[in-house]
Amino acid sequence: MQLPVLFTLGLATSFASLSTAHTVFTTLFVNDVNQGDGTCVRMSKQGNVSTHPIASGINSPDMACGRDGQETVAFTCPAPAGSKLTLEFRMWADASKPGSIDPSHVGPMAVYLKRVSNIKTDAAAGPGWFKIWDEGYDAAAKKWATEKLIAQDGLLSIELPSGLPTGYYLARHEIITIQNVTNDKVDPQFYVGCAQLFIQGSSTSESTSIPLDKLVSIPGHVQATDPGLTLNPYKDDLTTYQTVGPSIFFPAPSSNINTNTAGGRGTNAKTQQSTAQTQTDGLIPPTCLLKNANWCAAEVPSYTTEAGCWAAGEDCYAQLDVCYKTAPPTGSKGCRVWEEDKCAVIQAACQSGNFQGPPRKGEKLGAAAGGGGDGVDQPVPGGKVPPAAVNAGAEGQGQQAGSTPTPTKVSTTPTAVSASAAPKKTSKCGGRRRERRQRRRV
Ligand SMILES: [Cu+2]
Repeated sequence: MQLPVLFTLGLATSFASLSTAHTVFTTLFVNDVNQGDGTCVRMSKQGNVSTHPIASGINSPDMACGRDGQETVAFTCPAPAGSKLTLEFRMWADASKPGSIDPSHVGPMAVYLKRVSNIKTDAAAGPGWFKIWDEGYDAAAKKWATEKLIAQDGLLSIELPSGLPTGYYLARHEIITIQNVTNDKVDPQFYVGCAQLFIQGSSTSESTSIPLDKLVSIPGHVQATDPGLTLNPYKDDLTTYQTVGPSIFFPAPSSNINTNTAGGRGTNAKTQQSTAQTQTDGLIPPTCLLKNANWCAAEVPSYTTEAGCWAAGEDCYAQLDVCYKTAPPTGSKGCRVWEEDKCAVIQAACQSGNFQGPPRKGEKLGAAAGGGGDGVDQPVPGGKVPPAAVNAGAEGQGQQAGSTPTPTKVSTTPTAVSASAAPKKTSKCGGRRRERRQRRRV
């Protein structure tokens, strides 16, 4: 019996699993439920640069959702308005080594939202973004936002405003690290990425608008000369640090905001008005047996003959090939489960003359079934517990003017920039840049 040629495709190396160690947003949790590595997440497809800062400059479209961030991913995660999102950041996208962000990196963090009418085709770059949270330097704790992130195992939890209208959104994180900023050279690094969300709100009202001064275009929301980008974290007074970008807008339930007509999207208002009340795009199909990032396995055709058995095997391996080829830098654990628990089992059955199948028909595989794959309901890996939301109790913030967190002077020691606290100044990315290639998956 000749093996179908596709049977070898599962062995194709996934080059996407290469990575280096700065930081990357890999995994979304909604109300503490892990959506799976890479699921609903736009990240760089190139493993070797997936954790790098964007390289194309402050005016590049990559500023919106990062490298490859203009491209949609298949799945969009449902999240009720007011729910808690947790973003996991890793130094190694596939978690092959621990760490959330290179500890030499210091700077502010922010989360932005943008409503879109079509999650597949609307541009991430451009107008419509507003900021729901940010943090720079906490003078009382003497910690940068990035240092707090490390202390939380790379997990950032943020409450969504409950006053958001129902619809599709991009949720964008922004980490700006300024460890390389000196008086001679201003070289802030931008780490950005997006999650695709369907926010189930309490209204679709179009009656009010986001204040224009809180809506921004990305790129364009920050300038290279902004004080928050030019501060030298080892010399300047950190207590006066000001975050960059617009002030925060965090609509309360009653505000009935309209995320569409302001900020230059007026011409799309009609289209967006027809946005469905229920999610139709990007749903994980109920027939999904196993998930890897934004790929899902479907059951192979049932069979009762030898020819049917081999055909089912081909179907299985063809799906597997797509899984490996589309696996993002977070890895291909789910593909491997599909390969071992389904395709190889069918192949063995065909070879041994068992032509009744498929085996474990319709059964969920991997984590969703208690196994080791990247399933829909996988618990938090490594025993990590999503922390409390950093903006808990922020409801309604931004309804009044001047909601931007103002720097606080501490009454004790003036700044944290004592000689002893000043970290060794290092090269490009803190001197810890490692171009380590991970072994090929076979
Ligand atoms: Cu870096």
